[in-house]
Amino acid sequence: MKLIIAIVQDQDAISLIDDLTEENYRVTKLASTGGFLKSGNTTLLIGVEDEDIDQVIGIIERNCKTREITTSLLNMTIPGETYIPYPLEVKVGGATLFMLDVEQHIRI
Ligand code: 2BA
Repeated sequence: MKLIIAIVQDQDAISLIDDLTEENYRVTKLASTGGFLKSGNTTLLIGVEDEDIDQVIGIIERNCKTREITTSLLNMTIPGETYIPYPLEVKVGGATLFMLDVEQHIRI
């Protein structure tokens, strides 16, 4: 068994969870915050049998879209100590996935 940790955009999370649960996969949804943009995203914990990994990745691919986000993270320093926010285009995933081997899975 593997534990998939999937970081996805909030906009994609509900449809992704619906599709996973329709296929009888169990999912835990955590509210998370991206370190770079400092804005909300969603982290899903999905415990999956090894033979189902490809199907789950397919469901994630179908639901999670790449988006261009304009942010103003960078500041330009102007003489006289004025700071002007500098627009920055960032391409935010699809999804970021981590696969962990599960040593034991117990449901009581
Ligand atoms: P954020 O950290 O808010 O990052 C949002 C997007 O900003 C990233 O999209 C990437 O395009 C860009 N970005 C992040 N760090 C950057 C940097 N140091 N310099 C330039 N651009 C940077 P994604 O790569 O699709 O990541 C989406 C979210 O997935 C991230 O949100 C973070 O919450 C998570 N994530 C991505 N890689 C991770 C990793 N190696 N470890 C933990 N979390 C990760």
